[in-house]
Amino acid sequence: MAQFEEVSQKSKLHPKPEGLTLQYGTAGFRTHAKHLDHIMFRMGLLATLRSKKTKSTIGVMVTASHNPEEDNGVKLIDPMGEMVTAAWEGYATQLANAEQDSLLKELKDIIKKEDIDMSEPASVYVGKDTRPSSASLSQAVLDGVSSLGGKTHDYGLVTTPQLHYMVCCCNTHGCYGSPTVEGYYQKLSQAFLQLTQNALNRTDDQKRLLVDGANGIGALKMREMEPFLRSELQVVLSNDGSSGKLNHMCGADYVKVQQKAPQGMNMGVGERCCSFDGDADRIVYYYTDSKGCFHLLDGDKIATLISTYLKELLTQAGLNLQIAVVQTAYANGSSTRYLEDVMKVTVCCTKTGVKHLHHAAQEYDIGVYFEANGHGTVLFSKAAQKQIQELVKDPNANDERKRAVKLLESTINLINQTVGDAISDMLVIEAVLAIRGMSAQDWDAIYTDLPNRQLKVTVCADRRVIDTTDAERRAVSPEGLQDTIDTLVKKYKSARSFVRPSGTEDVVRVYAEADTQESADSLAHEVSLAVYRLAGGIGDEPKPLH
Ligand code: 16G
Ligand code: MG
Repeated sequence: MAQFEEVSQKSKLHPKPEGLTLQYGTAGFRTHAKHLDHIMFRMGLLATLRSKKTKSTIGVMVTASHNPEEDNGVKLIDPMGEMVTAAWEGYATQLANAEQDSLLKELKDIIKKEDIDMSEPASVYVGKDTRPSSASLSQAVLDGVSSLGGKTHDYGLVTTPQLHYMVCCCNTHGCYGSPTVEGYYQKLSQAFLQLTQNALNRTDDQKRLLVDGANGIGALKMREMEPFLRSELQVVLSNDGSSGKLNHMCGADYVKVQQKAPQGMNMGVGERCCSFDGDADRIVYYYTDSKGCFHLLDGDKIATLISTYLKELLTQAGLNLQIAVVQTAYANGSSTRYLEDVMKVTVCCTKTGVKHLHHAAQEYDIGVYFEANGHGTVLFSKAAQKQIQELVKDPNANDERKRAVKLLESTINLINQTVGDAISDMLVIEAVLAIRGMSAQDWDAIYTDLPNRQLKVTVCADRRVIDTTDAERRAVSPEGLQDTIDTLVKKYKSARSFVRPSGTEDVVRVYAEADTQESADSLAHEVSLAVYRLAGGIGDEPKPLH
């Protein structure tokens, strides 16, 4: 068929280095950019097949998020703006690793397995981050799509969540918004301005927010969006990409892991600050107190702030909707306790990785999900949105209910429900703080984090010798490891610890928390030693931290 003839010809321009194998990992392919040209071409092919199969537009985002600038990667976006399904992640790996002469065979295999009608039209939206390698790699994606006769729309430089939004807008025929960058700014800013009208007498200081753009796409897009916010948010942007390197000593991942402020940010005492990651799908907040002490407001604090606000609005609106918070094992124990015991909201724990949290959150009327690292959003079920819209129009509702439900309506419009979105999350947080008249310190005081420590252990065999259950909170292999962890945990107060194989690095991750930093450090070290001894650690034995 002529169709495959073109694939065959074009694929020679994007050859696979022999023997190179890569996995579609937790969040797509990610490695040094020099290994990715063939992957991009092939993901263009796969997205075209997925589009034909679903009879919808599919997204392909070229980014390596918080990884160093030299890396790159690719994420596939399904019709409703969600991450691609597990079966298609498998096809992605299959296609990526086919040697040059078996590419067509693998392609036809997928077409057959999925019973794809090749006469269907295909449409693929493509976006990229600011990495120097992204331009040519996104061109390879476009080549892949066109070689199978698919139509493309190249959005150029966009954040990952913006591309998710575009895909959802397109496939809902505009119901979610207009599929343009301007449409995105308009939808979010209108909702933000409506919400902040409810916050009276805000001073310029309260409107001021220091934003670390990680020298990436988020900084660029924040600049574009600023005029739409009409000074209701006064952004002071640092690490805007004009001089520094992407994600270098800055960005959400740096701040979360190092537990310190990024370079290049001039923080006044108590000033609200936030950092985006390299593709602006993650955000963390922080401030320094009068003693110069750094305070991180991570994904757990964000989930608590947003769910508390939503719960209060539901009560005021008299709406009986179930709200749940979805976390992972990394959620600080204090946040879980606060949500369950004080807030009385349902808390559910899933495996690490946004797709797991996203799916779990879909089970509730309102599902607030955040990873501790700052990736998250809120999902409203169709039924919940309908109830809210009906109440907005109800002429019999009293003023208190009306006000609450209008706030809920605007909050829904401000949230990017397709995926975690640093810009959208930031505006939600700013609106909530403004409406409630809260400072960063007030927010931080909702609960106090338990001191914690994360460590890594390298093992000689496949790191999956560590097998886990119960949302990664318990190890089922190697034998004896969980018993050892249980015994160690009992030695400390308010302690908890778990181990899991990383989905993105060749290491086993260890997490421990306890009542003091010394105890958390000591427990993390003891558990690392147990992993080292029972799971075949390599290199030197883990040393105590103190
Ligand atoms: C990926 C995930 C992130 C997760 C991290 C865990 C997405 C978009 N990103 O970056 O959610 O926290 O992996 O990494 O799903 P780890 O398995 O190495 O600990
Ligand atoms: Mg990211």
